Amino acid sequence: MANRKKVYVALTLPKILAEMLEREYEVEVYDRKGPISKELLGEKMRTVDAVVVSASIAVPRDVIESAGPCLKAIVNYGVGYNNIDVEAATERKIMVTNTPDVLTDATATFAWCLMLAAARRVGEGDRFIRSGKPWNLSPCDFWGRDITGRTLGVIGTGRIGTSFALKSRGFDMKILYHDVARSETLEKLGANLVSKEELLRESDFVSLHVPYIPATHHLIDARAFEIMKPTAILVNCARGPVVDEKALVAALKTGQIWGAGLDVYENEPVVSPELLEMENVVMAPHIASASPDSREGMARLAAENCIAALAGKRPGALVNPEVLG
Ligand code: 8YV
Repeated sequence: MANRKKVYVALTLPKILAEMLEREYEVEVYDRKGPISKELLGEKMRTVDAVVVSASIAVPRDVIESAGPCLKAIVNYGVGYNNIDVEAATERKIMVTNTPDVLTDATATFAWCLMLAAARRVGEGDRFIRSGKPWNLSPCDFWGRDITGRTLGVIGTGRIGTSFALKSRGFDMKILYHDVARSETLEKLGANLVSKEELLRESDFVSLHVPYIPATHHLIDARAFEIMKPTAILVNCARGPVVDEKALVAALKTGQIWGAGLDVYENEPVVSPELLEMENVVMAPHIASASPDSREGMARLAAENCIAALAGKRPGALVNPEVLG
């Protein structure tokens, strides 16, 4: 059909997304090996009406400024949108959309997976079995950390942080949280809003659920590790640069903290080589939202956002509503 609007999908995504979009638009999906280059993304953005990207694809100002006049929407497959220069998009009246809610449970659940695995040394046990080393363990080996009744520190209590905190009920934990706003939901659970310093000093487990913005860059730095308990475990399913990875390596090496569970890294996809050698860190390759409900839900929501934006309507998850004003 002539004059159909064009959508470029810059990575491989669950099929449902392209199926939904193909009903309305001419859809092209990036199908080469490895991530899309900045040049190719820029080239595509010169001719399409909408582009679909995700956390691993940067959409900086220069790419946005050289986009074609047709570009109406940058559709992010993911809730965090620090990969996109939203200010530049807003100046060009380009809508930016994201995929909140649908991935909340999967991501909060995964933070628990990392926390439990780090606390009870699951990765280390797995590596031990696979190594074929003689299994002559004593009851004094492989002690991890107790979880029940301990103190859980949640930094960032938006959707994911709140869901993460609510999941602690079965472990009967004391909850401390730190955010810019009070959370009624968490206070009903008996959680206490405290300063970052108090949270770091008192918590046995610290889990990060903040967006990556200038104010959260290296929120957890060398000073933070100095005040954390030597028995504490840090969990990061938010964004890598929220933690100073060099300082984290040093803290894990010197025993300033006991362990870490990481899904994200400061220079993703590069991981500090020292972390690869450490037994007291459990790592995953940015897969916290990787479950069927979550990833399919993200695909549907991204497609719905795109369809609404190209129909001139307000998408359900619009990051920059100013463009409509
Ligand atoms: C990724 C995420 O988008 O939603 C986010 O902010 O970081 C993830 O869900 C997902 O891994 C797809 O790249």
